[in-house]
Amino acid sequence: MDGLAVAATALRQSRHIVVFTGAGISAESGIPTFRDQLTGLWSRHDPQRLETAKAFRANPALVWGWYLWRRQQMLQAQPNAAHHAIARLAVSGRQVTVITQNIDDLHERAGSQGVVHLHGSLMTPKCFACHRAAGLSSVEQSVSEEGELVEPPRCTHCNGRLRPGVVWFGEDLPTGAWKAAVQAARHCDVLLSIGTSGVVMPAASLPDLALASGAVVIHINPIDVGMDKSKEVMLIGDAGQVLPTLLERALAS
Ligand code: BJW
Ligand code: ZN
Repeated sequence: MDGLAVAATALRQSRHIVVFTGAGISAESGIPTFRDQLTGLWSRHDPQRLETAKAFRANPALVWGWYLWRRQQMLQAQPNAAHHAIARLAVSGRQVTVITQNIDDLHERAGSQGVVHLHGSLMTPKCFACHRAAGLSSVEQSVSEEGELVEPPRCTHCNGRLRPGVVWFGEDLPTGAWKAAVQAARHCDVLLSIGTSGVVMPAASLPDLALASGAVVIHINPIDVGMDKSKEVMLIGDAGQVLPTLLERALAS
């Protein structure tokens, strides 16, 4: 059997599927990934300057402006065929848990419910000082170009600066989201890992957890990111093309 057939059979026989996504799933919606050469966000920006608490302390206007610009990009983007295929999977009668590292809302806009956001979201600004959630109105400022400096609004409780509700390096993942992700990875029959380089911990340990619990892990990525373990299937290609083909084959009656 080829990889597609093995993956389709595993999905057809599954009762609980975890869909674990990274930046690659939103690439075909026009949102740059982090680490791809030439097109990656970080090929044009030094993440140390923008995506750490230290960077925010040093230059809050630069960091706030950067995230407003990325939020603007996200709002203009539309879910693609892969996001829609995942949302349709949930109506196949199986239990489907969507766990994403992405801070965009394209899964939700495609119709997926209860999405677990491991690295936070661009929709949940919070106070840098007292950590209280702030209203969405605080991110309704706009930026006209990349690199624009925008002073962050202030917290209505403590007057601290607001920051994006995302997880920077060195910060803990949201406890509830991480617990839910571990629980789902341990109890699924199939984990689909889509569009992630698998280098950022602890998120990258979820496929291993699923494998260790006896699940089949299916990777979808234009490059080979498999670990060559048994019960692992690597499907090479773009998510927007491979995933709908796979699900059609797996779920066709
Ligand atoms: C396509 C495609 C198409 C393209 N179709 N695919 C253990 C060992 C070593 C280090 C650590 C460790 N534990 C912790 C660390 C430190 C650190 C870490 O992992 N460092 C490593 C990089 C060395 N981790 C942390 O600091 C984390 N916190 C932490 O661990 O706290 C303690 C804790 C422990 C246990 C439980 C709870 C807490 C925090 C990590 C925060 C990550 N934050 C970011 C930024 C978010 C905000 C923002 O967006 O600005 O999250 S970094 C960035 O990387 C972002 C992403 O979510 C994350 C993952 O990237 P992703 O999604 O994989 O994207 P890419 O670009 O890397 O890959 C894209 C892939 O798509 C590629 O493979 C392409 O080929 C593919 N692709 N087109 C399908 N069309
Ligand atoms: Zn505050």
